[in-house]
Order: sequence, then structure tokens, then C-alpha cells
Amino acid sequence: MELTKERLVGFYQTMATIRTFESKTAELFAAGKIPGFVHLYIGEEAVATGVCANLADTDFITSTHRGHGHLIAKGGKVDLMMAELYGKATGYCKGKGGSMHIADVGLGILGANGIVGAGQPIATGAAFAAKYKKSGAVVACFFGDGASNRGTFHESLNLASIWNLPVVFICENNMYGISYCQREHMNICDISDRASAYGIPGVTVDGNDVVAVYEATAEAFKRARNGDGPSLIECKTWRWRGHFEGDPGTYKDPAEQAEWIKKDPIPRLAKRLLDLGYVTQPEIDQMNGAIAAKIGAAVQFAESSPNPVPEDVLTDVYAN
Ligand SMILES: Cc1ncc(C[n+]2csc(CCOP(=O)(O)OP(=O)(O)O)c2C)c(N)n1
Ligand SMILES: [Mg+2]
Repeated sequence: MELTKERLVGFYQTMATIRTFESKTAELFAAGKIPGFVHLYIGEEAVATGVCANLADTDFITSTHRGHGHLIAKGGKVDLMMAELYGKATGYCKGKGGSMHIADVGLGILGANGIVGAGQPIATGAAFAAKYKKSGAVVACFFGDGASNRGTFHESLNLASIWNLPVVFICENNMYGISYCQREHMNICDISDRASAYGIPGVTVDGNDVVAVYEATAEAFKRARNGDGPSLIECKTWRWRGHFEGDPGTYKDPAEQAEWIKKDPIPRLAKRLLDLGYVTQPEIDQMNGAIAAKIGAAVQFAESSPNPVPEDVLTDVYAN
């Protein structure tokens, strides 16, 4: 699909929505308003945005413990997400899941997941179902550099490869698995090299350039839709925050962190839009204002929503 003005401006709005949702979440978490664990995606917004721009509501994604960006980019509703983070009855999972367990099957969001690497076999299964039912759907499977060391990764890529399944594996290489730097947890530089072991294409792309992510993944989804099977796309990026909120991230090199922050994907796209004459600075300010208002309304919704009641503790837990 052509990268029109509308599409590029849409990329900006999605990335800015993710950033604003997450910055607000950091603030609310620090204020003690959000229970449980929260893992933020700040700095990695271009990946989810560029990938999901290739997908329709009838296509699927699997997400991770760091999933807010994937959900927003796939069309997840920020008010229901914020209510879920608050543990309120109006949230996506009626307050029983929290940040790491948000799903919206109607939008093709097969779930965030607290188990590292668990999305890979789910994505492979969804791709098998799509092929079996000839639905034409494709699947995007998000996971981290750490998750590419799991057995689930190897099993999933192998099965997807031999069965020629319509799934694109998206490795978000933010260079860390908790405090463990990629240089120490694997002996290769490019995770895309792993694709060759399964006889599928493997591509590494600048994960902080939304257009590069979009174009690399467009090619992979085209292959998947044409029945040519899976691909592995590695997006090199950086997580700005600690592994979870509350982790000071002292194991990171401050100079490396500063270098990556200079590569912030959002001002990068804003500059591109301004240089192309697609928007003016006041228009960007206006978009940012509208996004802040939308996230503010989501927080209001969450705060004014009721808590779940004890009588509901077992509802939706078992399926008959
Ligand atoms: C099976 C499993 N093992 C260990 C953990 C603990 N854990 C949570 S996140 C994480 C690191 C994941 O790193 P990566 O896949 O690179 O994702 P990132 O956090 O960088 O986005 C680990 C080991 C877990 N949740 N599940
Ligand atoms: Mg990582």
C-alpha cells in the first residue's frame, strides 16, 4: 500500500498515542494507582506501528508482557485498556488480567502474555487455523530478543516453515532481556540470522524508523498472503525505561542510552512529515493535544469505574 500523507500522519498519531498512554501509565504507577507489574514500551513505538499498519481487523497478533503498544497499534481501545490496568470491572478482562493479559479477539488481538515466548506457538497455531480454513488471514507474532532463545521460538519457526504458514515473526531486539544484555545472552549480532536454520527469509531493520519497519514487514506479509510462508524480521530498538516500572536500569550504559534516545522514532517521523510539507508544527501540536485529551478521558473512565465484586471472582474463569 502506498505511503500517502494520510498513512504517514496516521503512523504519527499511533506512535504518539502509545507514547502518551505509556508516559501517563508511568506517572500513575509511580503514584500507586496501578497495581501489579507494568512493562513499558517507550522508545519502541515504531515497531508495533509499522507492523500493524499492514494488518486488517481480520488478521491476528500475539503480544508480550510489554504489550500496550501492540494493542494500541492493532486498534485496542485505550479506555478499556486503562481500566484493565487499574483492575476495574470495566476493563478488557473485567479487571482480572491487568497489563499483561489484555486480549480483544474481535480485533484479532490474541493476547498479551506474561510467559516469555508463549505467543510464538499461539501465533503458529492461529496461522495454521487460517491456512486450514482458507480464511486469508495473516498473523504477526511479537516477541523480544530474550524470547528468541526459548525452545518455543525454534519449535514455532520450524513448524511454520515446514507447513508454510502465513505468520511473520517480529523480533523486537531492544538489546536486553531484563538486565541481561544481548551481547552476553547470545553469540550472534543479528537475530535474523536464525531464520536460515529454518529455510525462511530473515531481515534486520532499523526498529526506530517506522517507514523502514512498515516496508520490511509489508514484503513479509505479502509473502505470507501469497502462500509463500513465514519470515523473521528483527527490529533493532531500545527500551528507554527499566525492565518493569520500579527497575532503575542501572545495568545499562548511560552513554548508550543517551545515543538511543537521540534516535527517538517520534520526532524522527515528525521531522519527515514537516520536511515533506505534509503537516505544520501547529498541526502536530493540535494532534498531540487531541491525543492527550483522549488519554486523559481514558484515565477518567478508569478512575470513575467500579471495582470488580467478590461474587464475580469465578465468572469467565472456566469455559463450559
Ligand atoms: C518462560 C518465562 N521465563 C522467564 C520469565 C521472566 N521474564 C519476564 S520478562 C523476561 C525477559 C524478556 O526479554 P525479552 O524477550 O527480550 O523482552 P523485553 O522484556 O526486552 O521486551 C523474563 C526472563 C517469564 N516471564 N517467562
Ligand atoms: Mg529484550
